[in-house]
Order: sequence, then structure tokens, then C-alpha cells
Amino acid sequence: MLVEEPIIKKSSKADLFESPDFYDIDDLLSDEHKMIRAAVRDFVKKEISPIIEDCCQHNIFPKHLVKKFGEVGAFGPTVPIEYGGGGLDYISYGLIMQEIERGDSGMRSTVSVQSSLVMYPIYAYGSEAQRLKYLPKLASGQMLGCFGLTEPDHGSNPSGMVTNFKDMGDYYLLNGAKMWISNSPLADIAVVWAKNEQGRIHGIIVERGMEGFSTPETHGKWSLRASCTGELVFDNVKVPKENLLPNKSGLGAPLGCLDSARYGIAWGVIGAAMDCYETAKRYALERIQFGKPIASFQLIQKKLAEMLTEITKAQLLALRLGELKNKGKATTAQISMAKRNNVAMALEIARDSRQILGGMGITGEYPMMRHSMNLESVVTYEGTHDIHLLILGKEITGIAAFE
Ligand code: TGC
Ligand code: FAD
Repeated sequence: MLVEEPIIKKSSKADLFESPDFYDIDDLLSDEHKMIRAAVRDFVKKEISPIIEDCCQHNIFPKHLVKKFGEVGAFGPTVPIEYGGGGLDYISYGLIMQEIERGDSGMRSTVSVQSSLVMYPIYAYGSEAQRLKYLPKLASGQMLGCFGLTEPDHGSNPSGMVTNFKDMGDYYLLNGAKMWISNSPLADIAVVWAKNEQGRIHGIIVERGMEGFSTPETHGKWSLRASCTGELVFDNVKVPKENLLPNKSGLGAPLGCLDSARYGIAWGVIGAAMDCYETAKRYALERIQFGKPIASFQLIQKKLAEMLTEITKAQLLALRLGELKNKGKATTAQISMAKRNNVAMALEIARDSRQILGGMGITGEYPMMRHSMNLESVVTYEGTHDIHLLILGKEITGIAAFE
């Protein structure tokens, strides 16, 4: 946490959100799931909704929320309790992502990077000493992390990465650069993927303050404006050997982390879609044109009916995927289907619901434009919409069409 947080203006508008549950999906959730969801929903109403519009309009990352995310248990919910995590199942994790993304996709980004892309690899591939050193601080929000896979010339094709490290006897010498890294300008640590001299990909923990390591911020985004994005630059950085993640290497290691983060997105975007749907429904019932509420016109009802149908389908997809994930049976292709379908669903609902609000829909009085712009990043990161289609194509045909 390097710089002071600018003053954030609070909105006095009440957050009236209630989630649609057309198929009584609550009946399939445990009491614990519902309790966790209620706690995070309250947190979002109190801590995110009042400030998010100002943060996005002025491109402010609300740093003070990092500790609060830790307090509410949003960081590392599936990591065992002995390392500071929540020891919860994957449906709880999904519900947490849904509620936070209902507040804002950029806030969910901060949380999913910390949980799935930083804590997960340290827990799953790290040594016991690394787990004990980093996980409790990451869980409590004392420490913020980021995940460096994408490079300027290697986005969809991370296997071509050029960031590399050499064994210098006492330490590793790291060189290269990563781009589009969520949380990077503020992160205390970065889990970085780099090739060794034999060309094998490994994860390595780089700490802020190491000589030759810098994290310039990326400016001018129209999307995820409350999330902080930047680069990771390594110019002959000496990394202690004990910072290498010892228990998995190869491209499968970072892709394994992406399975967890993509799963969280499949749930998260339902939150953004629900927020848009609920806002549009309320507006349509109140807005009078031609002497009647616009909700009485068939074309508005068509939009609302289709939105609710798509949200319900997405909820069922996410819930079944959560059950499979709890059993350790969710495949990469199943996760791709859910991430791809649900993000596209949320983007369409953000656009359609904005139309229901007419001109008001383009203002910051309502959340649609913010969700819509945010979702342009969500449909791109963690594998683009088309890359997930190709992952499914490979699963169906056995033929990879990437190259
Ligand atoms: P391919 O030959 O298919 O696989 C290479 C090795 O990896 C294994 N593998 C996986 N292992 C675990 N989990 C997965 N999901 C896996 N997918 C593949 C695979 O079995 C193989 O292992 P081995 O032992 O045989 O070597 O790899 P490829 O080079 O052909 O690439 C496939 C492709 C294109 C699907 C993959 O590269 C890909 O998914 N590209 C998209 C890149 C991406 O998603 N980047 C995300 C960066 S992080 C990010 O965006 C964070 S945003 C966070 C936020 O703010 O919320
Ligand atoms: P490219 O790979 O250049 O793709 C450009 C276009 O070509 C896309 O439409 C793509 O679908 C298409 N394309 C590419 N290959 C094929 C193919 N074989 N067949 C058909 N079409 C193809 N990365 C991280 O490592 N960590 C982060 O924390 C992180 N955070 C991010 C935050 C934001 C706000 C954004 C926007 C990105 C973030 N990313 C992060 C990077 C993100 O994962 C990449 O942007 C994404 O994987 C796509 O890579 P690219 O932008 O280089 O696009």
C-alpha cells in the first residue's frame, strides 16, 4: 500500500438489491451457504455500493477495502483454516464471488486474483514454509498479491512467454515483463510465471522492494476503473531460491489456477446480471410513458422475461459446476463452458437492461453502463470468449484449433 487513498464521495442512494430466484435455487443451498451469502450481501451494501460510482468515475481503487475483504472472509475461502483461509466449499466461494461482483466486477477481480491466483498456487504448489509465510497475511488482507502470466506479446498463448530466470547458484536471476496485471501497482507480492534455462515454466514469488522489480500502472481504461491494473517489469531481479514454488511446473500449473478463477467468474457475473435485471425491473414499473408504466408494454416484458430466463439458466449451470468442483470432478472444458456462457449472458443483460432505462441508463445514477464496461474486460481476461469456445471445440473433437 504505497500511496494515500484519495477522498471518495459517498452516495446516499439506498441499495435495494434482492436477488431473483425463479427456480427456488435457495432450496438447493445449505443454511451455511445462505448465511455466507447474506453476510457478503450486507457487506457489499454497506461498503461497496455507496462508493463504487465515485471510484469508477474517478478511477480510484478503494484500498481501504483490502483489509475489509479479509475481515469478511472473502480472501481464500476454500483455503484450509490452519493457513488463515475459510475452509469452505466451492459453492460458498461462488456465492461470495456473485455477491461481490453484484457490487462491481473490479472488486470481484481484486478478490478472485487474491484467492484463486495468489493463495491457490501458494497453497497447492508451494512449500510448507511458503504457505505459512504468505497465506495468513493474504487471507487477512495485510498483504495484497497479483498474478503475472500475460506478456505484451503472449496473451492467449502463454506457452510462448519469454520471461525467464537463470540459476546463479545462490539465487535466481529474473528478467522479462508482464502486462495487464490486476492489482500489480499496489501488490506486496507477485506470483510470476517464467521459464527456466531448459524452457520449463515455473511459478516464482517476487516481493515488492526487490531490486530491479517495478510495477508501472496502466492508465486510460474505460473498464474496471475501480480496479488497479499494471505491468510487472523484471530487470535482473535477484530472487531467493526459496521463492520458487516447488510442487508443480509446466503450463498446467498456471492453467490450474485459472480453472479456479474462471469458476469464480462463472458465478460472479451472475451478480452483475442480477443487479442490472433488478434495477431495470424496478425502473420499468415506475417509469410512465404514454400514460402507463413502461413495464406494461410487451417489448419491455419480453426483455425482462428473457433476462430472468438467462439468469436462471446461468444459476443452474454455476450450481451444478460447484457440485462437481466440490467432488473434484469439474473439468477445464466444463469450466470454460460456464465462464463463456455466463459472461456473455451478463454482457447481454447489461446492454438490454440499459435500454430499458432509456437515457437514464447511460448515467452513473444506475449501474448498467458500469457493469457493461466492466464486463468487456471479464469477457477478455481469464481466456477470451473465443479461446473458451476453442477449448470446448477441442473437447468435442479431440482436435486443438488454437494453432
Ligand atoms: P495445452 O497443450 O492445451 O496444455 C499445456 C499443458 O497444460 C495442461 N492444461 C491444464 N492443466 C490444468 N488446468 C488446465 N485448465 C489446463 N489446461 C491445459 C495440459 O494438460 C498440458 O499439460 P502437459 O502435462 O500435457 O504439458 O496448452 P496450449 O499451449 O495449447 O494452450 C491452450 C490454451 C490456449 C487453451 C491456453 O493457453 C489458454 O487457456 N489460454 C488463455 C490464456 C489465459 O486464460 N490467460 C489468463 C491470464 S490471467 C488473467 O487473465 C487474470 S484476470 C484476473 C482478474 O482480474 O479477475
Ligand atoms: P490476444 O491473445 O492478442 O487476442 C486478441 C484476439 O485474438 C482475441 O479476440 C482472441 O480471442 C483472438 N485470438 C487469439 N488467439 C486465437 C486463436 N488461436 N484462434 C482464434 N482467435 C484467437 N493477465 C494476467 O496474467 N494477470 C492478470 O491479473 C490479468 N488481469 C487483467 C486485467 C484486465 C483488465 C485485462 C483486460 C486483462 C488482464 N489480463 C491478466 C490479461 C488477459 O488474460 C489477456 O488480455 C487475455 O488472455 C487475452 O490476451 P491478449 O489481450 O494478449 O489478446
